[in-house]
Amino acid sequence: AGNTEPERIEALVIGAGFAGLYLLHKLRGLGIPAMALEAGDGVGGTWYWNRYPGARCDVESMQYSFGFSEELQQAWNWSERFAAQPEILRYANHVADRLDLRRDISFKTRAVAAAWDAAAARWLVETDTGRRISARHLILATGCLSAARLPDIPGIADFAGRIYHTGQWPHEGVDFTGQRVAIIGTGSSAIQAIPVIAQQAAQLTVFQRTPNFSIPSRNGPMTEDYAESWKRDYPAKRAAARRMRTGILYNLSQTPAMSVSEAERRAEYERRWAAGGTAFMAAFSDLLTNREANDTAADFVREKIRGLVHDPEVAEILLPRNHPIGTKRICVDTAYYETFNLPHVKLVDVRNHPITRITPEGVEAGGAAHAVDCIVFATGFDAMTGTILAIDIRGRDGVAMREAWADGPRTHLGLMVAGFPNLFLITGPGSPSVLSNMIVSIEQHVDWVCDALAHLGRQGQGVMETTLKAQEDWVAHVNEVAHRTLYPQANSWYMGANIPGKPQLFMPYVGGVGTYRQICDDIAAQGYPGFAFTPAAQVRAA
Ligand code: NA7
Repeated sequence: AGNTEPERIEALVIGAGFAGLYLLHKLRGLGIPAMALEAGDGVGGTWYWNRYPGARCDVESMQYSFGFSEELQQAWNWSERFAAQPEILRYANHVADRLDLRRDISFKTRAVAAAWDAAAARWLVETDTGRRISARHLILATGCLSAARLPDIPGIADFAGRIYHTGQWPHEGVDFTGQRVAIIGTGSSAIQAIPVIAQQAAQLTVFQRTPNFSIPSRNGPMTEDYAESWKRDYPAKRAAARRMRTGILYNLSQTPAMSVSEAERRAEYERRWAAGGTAFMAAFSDLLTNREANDTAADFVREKIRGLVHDPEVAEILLPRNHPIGTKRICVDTAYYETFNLPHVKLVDVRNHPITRITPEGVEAGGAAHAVDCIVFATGFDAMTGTILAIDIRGRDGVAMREAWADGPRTHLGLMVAGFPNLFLITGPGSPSVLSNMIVSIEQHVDWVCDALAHLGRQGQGVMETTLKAQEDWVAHVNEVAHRTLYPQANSWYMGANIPGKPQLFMPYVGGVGTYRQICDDIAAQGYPGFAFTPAAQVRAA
């Protein structure tokens, strides 16, 4: 098969999550023949894989949805303030059907290698199903939190019961009734799953290494009034959201925390706590830049935790102290802390009593054996770079992406990598993506890439590449902006700190979605400084 001619396409998209779906739609609109490869057997990406109990978006449904089509946003009705995974997956399927995208998606097909052929000015992509595809443009819509990761704890393979990872949940679901369940990790996924698993399990043991800050979601059924308040005014509200720091429209305070009295601060935190959700972090303007300000918010949440958890010893273990609030993605929960009041739920502090191994019977931590029937790993992902580096990508002169990124990912705007022509990243490292409403970021990246392809002329039949200088300037800027904030103070997956040996640098751009959009728009308006374009005619002549 290796000798036969590869299939040919103009744009090859990897991934059929929200980014891949919108790309297919946009590229079609530009008249650029495109197709997508998708590892799963359905669309939805993150929402296809993360089917763990309690999985839910922490951005309100009215905002966590596509804004590019007024028809689409009017047609869809959400049932809850924060949509649960099955509903978001239905929405992704609805979009795929409505826009007739499925005919251009190859499911159960994973890209394993991609090499730039300079002579042909095309990418040659190989799949795990043995296909070879020659594409002028390669667009990675592979997701930031998709490379699920099991920790290096010895003995996992010897465990006699079943093991699960939240990010690779069985499609048929899991019945925990009567089971003794262990869950390892207390990130966003675990904090959503724990209260739901506790309702079923006979016994639930939570292994916590780092306590996290979590804000109640105050989730509930969508009311017609609330949905209408958005739908009446959707275009204007979407436009406003796109200019926000997080791509989410909410009440972002302009007031520094220490400029008001303690009583006023407390009142504001109380209001935000009662309203629920991530908008808590927008209570004051400087919570992510001023440690003293941040401490006031962190103290408030710690006090709430003490109030919610009946056993003071358990509460003490749950108090987050290892990072400023908000410097790891703030969690949003439904009855997380309250779950520790249930008699069959146990908390094990594995910071002070580390997990030493998994035995056939269960988990060993701090010399104690915890016998369980199944283990849930809520241990996160090789974030932002994992899915990209899982593909053996070779750019100009055969240079591997792995080498180019040996000291951490380097990109221009999170969109392109020097030495990798016609390769585009959607929500790549160096973009605000993971600090934002992902769908807002996805739409902006896709629009920008598609505009750039249009700028190349003749349906994108040329070569576009970022310069090393522009990339180095952007990397420096991303770092500088990050270090003006408290973010680097946390050992987070934003820093690559959750993966032993991963180079540590702050990956997302913290300058905000609105600022980033302006920078991208300015670059386009100025004729793309920092990018080299070779139009189609010259490519053919070369
Ligand atoms: P996260 O946020 O990366 O959380 C992973 C959790 O697993 C975290 O509490 C880790 O503790 C814990 N962990 C990882 N390895 C171990 C070992 N070896 N022992 C004990 N505990 C461990 O992943 P999530 O899936 O919850 O959330 C990812 C993102 O998805 C989230 O931020 C949202 O944006 C959506 P640690 O903190 O490293 O001590």
